Amino acid sequence: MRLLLTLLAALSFAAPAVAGDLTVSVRDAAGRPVRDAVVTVHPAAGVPRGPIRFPWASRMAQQDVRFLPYVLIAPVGGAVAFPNLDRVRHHVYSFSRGARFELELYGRDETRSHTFTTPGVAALGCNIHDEMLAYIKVVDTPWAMKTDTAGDAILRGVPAGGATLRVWHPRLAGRGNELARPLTVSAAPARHTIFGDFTARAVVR
Ligand SMILES: [Cu+2]
Repeated sequence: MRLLLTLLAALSFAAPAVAGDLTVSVRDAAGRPVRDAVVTVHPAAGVPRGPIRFPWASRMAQQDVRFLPYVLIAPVGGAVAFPNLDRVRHHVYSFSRGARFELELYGRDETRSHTFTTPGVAALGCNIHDEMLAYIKVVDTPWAMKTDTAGDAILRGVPAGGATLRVWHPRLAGRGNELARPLTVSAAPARHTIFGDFTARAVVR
């Protein structure tokens, strides 16, 4: 019986009977689109086992004395590369809980990497350049996407059924700069608009 249940569980993860595409539109209180918000969906039935892979590079560059991108979504347990494309040296760090690390001074065309082992947020800084600031959102679901300049994030192939939708942004007011909503996913494409207060002070390092 136990084996049967395990098999059934494995099958249900391997081939979700029905899945749908979600468009999540993130807006501020005035209805303006918010870019660089991280939208995640956790199906109530759980997420597939194994490493999470995203179509974008797990990479946080330093270029023109800025971090690029401003917000990176990285899978838990995956390595993030930190290439320095500048002539000057950088000293990258995060003091964020669960994501503390430091990459000591390194120069042009050098790279370092760090593996994040717990879901959460790393607020990045540079010891040399105070104005450098960026975020890595470490997620434990393959259904994760950043909003574009129109404030939209499209999540494809989300298993039908109950789920929790979350939106995170460094300036989103609320606990952990995140809000959560229950959601029912169906096979038909759906659009959800999430309004939030994005006037909080950006998360500090
Ligand atoms: Cu720097």
